Amino acid sequence: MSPPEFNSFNFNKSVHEAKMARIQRRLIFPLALLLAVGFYYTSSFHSSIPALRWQHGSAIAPGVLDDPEYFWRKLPTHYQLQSIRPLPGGKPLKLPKIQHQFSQETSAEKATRLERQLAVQEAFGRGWKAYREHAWLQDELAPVSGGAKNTFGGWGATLVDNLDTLWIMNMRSEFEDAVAAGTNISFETSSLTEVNVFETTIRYLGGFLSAYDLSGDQRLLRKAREVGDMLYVAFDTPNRMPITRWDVTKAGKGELQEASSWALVAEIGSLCMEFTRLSFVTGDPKWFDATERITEVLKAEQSKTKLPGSTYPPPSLLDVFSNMQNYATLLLYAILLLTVDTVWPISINPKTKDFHGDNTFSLGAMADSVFEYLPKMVALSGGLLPEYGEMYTYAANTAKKYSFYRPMTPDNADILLAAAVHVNKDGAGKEVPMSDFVGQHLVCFVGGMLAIGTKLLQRPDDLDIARKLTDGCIWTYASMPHGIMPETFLMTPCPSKSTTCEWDEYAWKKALLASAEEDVTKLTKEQISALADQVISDKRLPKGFTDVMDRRYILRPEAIESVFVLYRVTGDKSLLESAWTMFQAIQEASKTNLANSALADITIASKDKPHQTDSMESFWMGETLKYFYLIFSEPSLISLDEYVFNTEAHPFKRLLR
Ligand code: DMJ
Repeated sequence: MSPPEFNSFNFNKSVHEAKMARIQRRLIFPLALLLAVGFYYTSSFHSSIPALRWQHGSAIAPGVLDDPEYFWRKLPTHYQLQSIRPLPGGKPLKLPKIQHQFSQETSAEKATRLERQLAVQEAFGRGWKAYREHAWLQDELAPVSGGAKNTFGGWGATLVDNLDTLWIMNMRSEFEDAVAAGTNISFETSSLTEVNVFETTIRYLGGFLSAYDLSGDQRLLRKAREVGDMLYVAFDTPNRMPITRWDVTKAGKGELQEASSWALVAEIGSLCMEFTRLSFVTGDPKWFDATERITEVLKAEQSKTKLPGSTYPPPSLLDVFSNMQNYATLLLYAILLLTVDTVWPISINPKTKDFHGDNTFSLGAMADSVFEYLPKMVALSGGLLPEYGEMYTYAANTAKKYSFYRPMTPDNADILLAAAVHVNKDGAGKEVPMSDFVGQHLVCFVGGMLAIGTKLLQRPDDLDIARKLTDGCIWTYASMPHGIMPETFLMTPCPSKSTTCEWDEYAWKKALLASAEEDVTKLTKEQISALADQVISDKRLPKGFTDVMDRRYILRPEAIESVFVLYRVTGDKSLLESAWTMFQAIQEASKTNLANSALADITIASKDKPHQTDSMESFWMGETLKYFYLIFSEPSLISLDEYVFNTEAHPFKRLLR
């Protein structure tokens, strides 16, 4: 039977009051709980973002970010999170200064600097004008034909990637025009089936965030958040690892997704700067949480990888405890833990979170920015995320041990290059690291990374290495007929990094024949030399190079990036000359009627013009020209003590005390 109050239409007041009292009693506990949780959440949330308040005061203008109708924000989540990692709390630390204490320049120095800066700005201005006229709102300008290309989602990559450069170069009316157009781009659909989450993050999210950080224009923050909301859907997988090559159309239809069993470590491990900055400026920790889960895997997996492999594997905790007879064992374990420096391989498995199984290691293509972001996250977070510093220490130590080598050069140059490493089993089944002396333009960022690490993580000994690595890139530029470095090449290592390394022409010739897979066992010394001369001529090998596998120059920034960073760190004026020489060489070969083009082969004779491939990726203006411009600017413009660059050269504000 139903209670009287429910089967009577005229139930009296006391029955009603009794019911209300019961309801209230039932509600009190859950309400109190809700309030307590709410209070805890809000207080921990706010206590977790004081760093943000140091930088911004009030972070978000009310109303500007509230767009509940935005497509990607409304999409239902398939894999709900149990908890969200809060933003790091506490005041940012007082980190060491990165920039050199520059003294006043002479008026002659200033005149030269400004002349060079203007030349860079003119190159940028031509490119921007051509993009505006021929490829507006497309991803890239085709700089020879005047056509357009869509390579990165079709959302106007060049436009978004260059908002901050326009601001930095003080091109304010072009900036306003670009902001108006950029904030109208629709990210609800893409003209491409597959979208690269990493490229979208570094170019679009990084582009909007940086332009916001520089200008304070809230429209840009709103747009950054839109891109962030879209990218966040790529993390809606059972284990919350993102899909790096992402079918954005399927995701938009709300289909179930799962992280793949193969990914490049750079594409998964270098989303953290952009996601963390977005969380800092919005105050919403969800993006930080998303990439922090990747960082946790990186951290857990770092000591398990095959480099240094079985040379001195860390003992399992079980082994240690079962054998822990005395303090000596414990001490040994502690020392082993401290000395196990490792890096992650290029290929990883996001589905199983295995980031250690592969045997190929490199600081270059496919891995580069995962390392670059380690010291930069320390800068970005004001030292509030110390795990990045720890991971950097391991990675930098490993690179020093296994990767950096001195190549043999005709002028006995004291330079370093960074080799890749393969860990393979030897005849006895033991895993041994083998160097692969391939040189890459992409790896040229390492000098700048180490230079930042010398300051932020107080590793002064690395400065000499940073300089030699940067000199290695400068040397390679200078050694080529057009003064431009190729994509990839091979050189012969000296017997040791530290001892002198005398040029040995015959050793070079034998090495290049080995690289060309010529069998020389039955040849005389003269025959070997003659055969080598033929290969040198056929392959157009400058002295010191044993092969040039990829002869293109695609307008990449990494060499000038390190020259710029090293200049800001050391104040060494010779770097300004190196930068100017590089800029002139690139301009000379790549300038088209409209802008600048990638080159097919920079090893052709200096009297011939390298073929221009009608391609100009957004990083030419967004990165390469930005670094050229900044090295010829006052060092206070985008100071490294206030900003930190993402891998696409977008400066983000650092959390400062
Ligand atoms: C850029 O998109 C970024 O610097 C990325 O990390 C590597 N490749 C290009 C430039 O070469």
